[in-house]
Amino acid sequence: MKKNSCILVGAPVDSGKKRAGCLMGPDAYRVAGLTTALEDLDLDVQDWGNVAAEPADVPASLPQHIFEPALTIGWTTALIDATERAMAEGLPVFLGGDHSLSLGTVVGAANHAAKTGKPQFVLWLDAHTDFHTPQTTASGNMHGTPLGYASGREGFGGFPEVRNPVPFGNICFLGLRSVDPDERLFLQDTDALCHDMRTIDEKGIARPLAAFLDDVARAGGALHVSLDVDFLDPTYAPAVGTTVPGGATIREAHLVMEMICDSGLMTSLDLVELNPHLDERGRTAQVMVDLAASALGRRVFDRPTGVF
Ligand code: HAR
Ligand code: MN
Ligand code: MN
Ligand code: MN
Repeated sequence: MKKNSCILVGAPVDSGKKRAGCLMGPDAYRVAGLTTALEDLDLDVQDWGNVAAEPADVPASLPQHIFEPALTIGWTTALIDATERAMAEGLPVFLGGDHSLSLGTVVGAANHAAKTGKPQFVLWLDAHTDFHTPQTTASGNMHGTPLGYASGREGFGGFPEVRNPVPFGNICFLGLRSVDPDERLFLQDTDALCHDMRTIDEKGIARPLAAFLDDVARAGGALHVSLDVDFLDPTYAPAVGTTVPGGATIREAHLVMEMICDSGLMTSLDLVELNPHLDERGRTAQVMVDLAASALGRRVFDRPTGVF
């Protein structure tokens, strides 16, 4: 029987914000044993190595305060292509790299879904909504913009055209606790599912997630999962530039991954924002590897499906 293929795609993107270090992320995941962890789940694991990018031309229409736009446009073009190629072969796991890599992976995933006639859904596990446009971001850091881009917001001149924008209502956020006023004002008028940490405190993490996974299943959708290190509380995951206290616990994060796995819906996965320069003896890289393993089938005991 052909094993399920899982394709590791290194995306050492470091141009999406000013603090350097995320370029070391792909190697930190490899050193922490990602390949072996997934092979132990009886998956066929292929490591495609790291994607490379060339700086692109930047149009004058892009605001001047945007940091490193030439490189980020180059990464976006390269990663849309890599994502479409990887999705034709199996389930890609993107080893970041900062969250600006998702300008490429979400759009590439949506292009693949469109080819297969499926609607694209996105689960965003993050303290932040990353819904800015180049016009609304105050920081100029493109890692705060991937969902603005992939959902088809205007103002991304110079970036590849988004042919298959992800509908706002197909996006679910879990773990929010740092949202800028412009992002909140925009999202309030959409049907995006915005679950902040207060919702998780009050309802638990399983109920909102189960409702979203039901939506995806009913629609016969493809599901892209984007896991930002800062979804987790910094106590467990210190190796990230944008720590925000009050995040998910280790168990909440594993439960999310285990439910995603049980749903059988995930078609692509980003691991983003790991900055190994800020890590403590590799423990954040290890937590992220363990979470990826949970999403792809690691279990203590098997349980019947449909418990929720
Ligand atoms: N909203 C803030 C900004 O635009 C912080 C964005 C942080 N984004 C990261 N982490 N990808 O999610 O600068
Ligand atoms: Mn496919
Ligand atoms: Mn993010
Ligand atoms: Mn974040």
